[in-house]
Amino acid sequence: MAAAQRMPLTPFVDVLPLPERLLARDHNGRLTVRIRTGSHSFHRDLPRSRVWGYDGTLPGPTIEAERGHPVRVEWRNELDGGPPVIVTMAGDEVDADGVPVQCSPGLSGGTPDPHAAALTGHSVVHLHGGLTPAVYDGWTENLFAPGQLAVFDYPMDQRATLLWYHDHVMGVTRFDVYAGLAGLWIIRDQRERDLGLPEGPPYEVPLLLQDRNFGLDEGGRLTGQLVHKTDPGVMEAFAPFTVVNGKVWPILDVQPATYRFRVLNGSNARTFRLVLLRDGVPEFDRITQIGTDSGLLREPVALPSDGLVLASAERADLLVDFSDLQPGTELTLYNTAGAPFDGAPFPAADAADAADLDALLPYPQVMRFRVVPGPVAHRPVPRELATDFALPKPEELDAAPRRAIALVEREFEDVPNMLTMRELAVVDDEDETTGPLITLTDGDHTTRYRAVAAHFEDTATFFPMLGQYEIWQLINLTDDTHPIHIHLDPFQVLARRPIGWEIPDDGIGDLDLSARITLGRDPDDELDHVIDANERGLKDTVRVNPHEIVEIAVRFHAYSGRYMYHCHILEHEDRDMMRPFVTMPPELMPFMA
Ligand SMILES: [Cu+2]
Repeated sequence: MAAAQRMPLTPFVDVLPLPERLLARDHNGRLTVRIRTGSHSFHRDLPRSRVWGYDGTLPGPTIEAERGHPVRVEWRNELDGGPPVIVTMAGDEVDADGVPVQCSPGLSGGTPDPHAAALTGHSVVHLHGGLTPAVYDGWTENLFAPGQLAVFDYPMDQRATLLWYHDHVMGVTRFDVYAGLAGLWIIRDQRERDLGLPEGPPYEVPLLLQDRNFGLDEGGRLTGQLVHKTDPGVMEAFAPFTVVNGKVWPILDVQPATYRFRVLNGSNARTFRLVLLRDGVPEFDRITQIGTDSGLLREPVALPSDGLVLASAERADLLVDFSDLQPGTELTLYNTAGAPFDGAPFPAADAADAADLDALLPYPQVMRFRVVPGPVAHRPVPRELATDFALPKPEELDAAPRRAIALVEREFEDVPNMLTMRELAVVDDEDETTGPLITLTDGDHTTRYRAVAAHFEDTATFFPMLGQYEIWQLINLTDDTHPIHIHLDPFQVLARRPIGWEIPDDGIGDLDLSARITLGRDPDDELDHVIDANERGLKDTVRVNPHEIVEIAVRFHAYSGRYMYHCHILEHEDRDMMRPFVTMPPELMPFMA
């Protein structure tokens, strides 16, 4: 482990900003959001940054809606003046001192990517986690240019939860979101009100976690210029500065009360594993998780012993009890997840020492809480939360179509690697055609598959029928964790199953794939492959760790049309870990060719 670096900005001096709230009911459910170039302060000691933001702000306004009350948003694209992000790939993975270039600000010898610099601000907005008709879901190729607009209707016929809206432009989502195009969206419903959970300020606080990097001037001083930097060995941008609600390492004053934090990892690629320390000791007992991506869990759960893991786009609804603490008490939130994240554990007690340059985590600090005088307001945690969902019944799963998807990294010599999702079709035992096959062996039973789609533009092969459960198997044949997100309906995680696998030399072609997969733990595999208690809710994004198959049960129910599923590491999604699927009304199935 390389030594920690001096922090180039003073931590815990900027107050945590709270995004502006845009309450749909105050506008009769009709909102206008302008997508604009803005000026933003990431830290008191940084020059202001040019950003792209919803209403010109970073994050955008938090839209709050009521279940059952539709919201119409006019998204007006008013971007101008070229992209606010310099995109570069450094020449080497490490600098002259051996420090990984992604741990440092500046371009590290890289030249600005002229293609990225030439972008003019086409946009398309996706409401992540929204049960949205296909025409309003933000299809990645349906762009609107500066000067154009899109009017999207969101039915809001779904359970209360924290969603987020962000840009989804084909091939450049990573730059547009990095430029600032992300905001939170909260849906509320009566069930949450019945539970008496904090709603609105001061006791409900959204926390949008991201990482950002900045430029350097000739004197080596930080500028506010946003820099998206990769290197020849790491295709994802892992930026050194953790930003919460748009501020680097902020501080929040809290009263001695129970707070509700709505946490989203909105980073391009970085996974967070959050640990709260007081005087260097983890404080797990004061944190209870009550919700996940798609709302309330059935019952409150404690955090995993290593900390709360959130990969890109995952959310957590947390109750944190500060009510026993004296004014002046400080608690600091740390991140212990190395990058690229592969699920490897890290003891929570060592969180303050989690800095690890080789793991592209130069500064584990996230933010600080400082207790200030105020009325003591302890709030008991309800023992029963959601009552509106259960695991699918065995007979529903017996009848469920099964779909298999292999996550594959294709390596190249001169250009960054391609990550693809290979959709697999079963090859019948009688089928004697030869060619590259994927075999999946479970004890003495082997299933043979052939890859039938790899790229976003390949023909759709998934046509789920509305109302029917499906089981999707996500098979990770790479060395990193991929957060896989499915648009439209949420899903439940059924299993994490350890696997071993072998891919022969030249086994990964443009479409073809040869692989031997065996269910069972690989001897070198140190991961647990358990479903955490906080994953036993309704999810829309699931981590698929190395050496495992994740099985999920999903049932699309309301809207037919063309949707997407993809890895939510934006550098993967853009290149090329995204695929379409088409939900179908049952009565149309007989007419499918
Ligand atoms: Cu990925």
